[in-house]
Amino acid sequence: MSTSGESVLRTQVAIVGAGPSGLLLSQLLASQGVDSIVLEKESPEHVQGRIRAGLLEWTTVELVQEAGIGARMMREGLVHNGFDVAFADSGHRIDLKGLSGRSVLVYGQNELQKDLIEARSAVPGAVLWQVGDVALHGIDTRAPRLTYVHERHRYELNCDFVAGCDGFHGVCRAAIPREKLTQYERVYPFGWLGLLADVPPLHHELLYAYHGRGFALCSMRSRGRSRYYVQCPLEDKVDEWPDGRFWEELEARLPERYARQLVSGPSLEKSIVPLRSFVTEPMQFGRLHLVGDAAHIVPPTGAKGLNLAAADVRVLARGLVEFYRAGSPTLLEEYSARALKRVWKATRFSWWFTTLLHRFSADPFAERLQLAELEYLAGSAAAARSLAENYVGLSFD
Ligand code: FAS
Ligand code: PHB
Repeated sequence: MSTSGESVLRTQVAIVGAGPSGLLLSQLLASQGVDSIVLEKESPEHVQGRIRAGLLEWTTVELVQEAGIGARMMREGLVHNGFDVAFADSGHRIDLKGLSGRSVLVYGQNELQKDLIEARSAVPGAVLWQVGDVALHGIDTRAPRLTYVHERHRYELNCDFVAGCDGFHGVCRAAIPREKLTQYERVYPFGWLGLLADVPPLHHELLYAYHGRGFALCSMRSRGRSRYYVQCPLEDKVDEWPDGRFWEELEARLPERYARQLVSGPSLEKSIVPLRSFVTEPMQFGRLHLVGDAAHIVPPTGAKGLNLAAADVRVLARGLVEFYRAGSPTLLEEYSARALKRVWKATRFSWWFTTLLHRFSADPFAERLQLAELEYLAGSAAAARSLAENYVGLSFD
């Protein structure tokens, strides 16, 4: 018991946040004998119920397998070797496998969360749920510590390192002195209205549609469950979009050959997300390392958010294991520089793909440029290869 009446715990790595970043890091560290405790403000049901990303790069698939929790993912995930881009009432396939040698896996983030929560829940005390008032102390010393409230009792958690896996609205990035950070941001003048329904997907692969009425994306979670998105004004509210309006708008944005395959049905979930590009530099301060959405946000057009989080985890986990195994701090000291190389390339790609496919202000010149680039993409193997290798995920340096 500390002098202030708090119960004192100790671990090697304190992880704030039990989203995909926090739980994947915890699972990977455990597989290498490094001890961690995850502090999460929500319940496991809440975290598992969030409908978010749907597509994994193969390096993410390999990392999940390395963490020893890939069995259901490989059984139930859908391997995709390409996707279609639709514009000017026609569709063009981007042959990911043929152009980049790689596939992607369709497997919902909430399914991955389910697998991660199941694995970490098997270890008593590995994750503390519904934790409040998490605060970071001494992150610029060799003895950082966290204080928090759990089940109405105050605790102090002493550790060697803190992993800030607490997302865009978390407390970890805010614990770094503002003058130590440079933050880059671009907010897009529209949002995505997403709908989940137990209806068969309209196509066997994903379809990204450019249209004068706005962008649309036809994705899926399985052969019986579809995930659709339409670009919408930022000020729109979900209750302004009854299911019937959504289905009509989606159909209006698709070429006829796809629209006639569309099967509608009652929504299981419907939500609007704003789109932004955001990068924090550096991604570390003292013994605190920022991971995933705590450090960067990309518009979901390029399906990079979850995959970038996994890439950060890959770099940080290797640095922590090297520190504890070999006593070498080198990889940890290089974490931010290494992670940011991939973050900025994915940020550029996500910005490019978003700018190409979405309707901005009514600007005829900009629309002609978009159509010219889409025509170029449809007719140039070099252009399609560039898109493909960014979409499947660039190789690690
Ligand atoms: P997360 O935000 O997932 O997890 C952070 C965790 O920290 C949360 O569980 C939160 O409760 C917890 N936390 C926050 N503050 C805390 C505190 N003070 N104390 C303790 N815990 C705290 N990406 C795609 O690739 N494709 C998509 O289609 C897509 N759709 C998205 C839709 C939405 C609505 C959002 C918000 C994001 C979407 N993303 C998408 C991006 C998303 O998948 C993220 O990249 C991914 O969740 C990142 O994972 P984490 O870094 O773990 O952050
Ligand atoms: C999804 O299935 O949620 C999804 C897929 C691809 C994207 C964005 C979202 O680019």
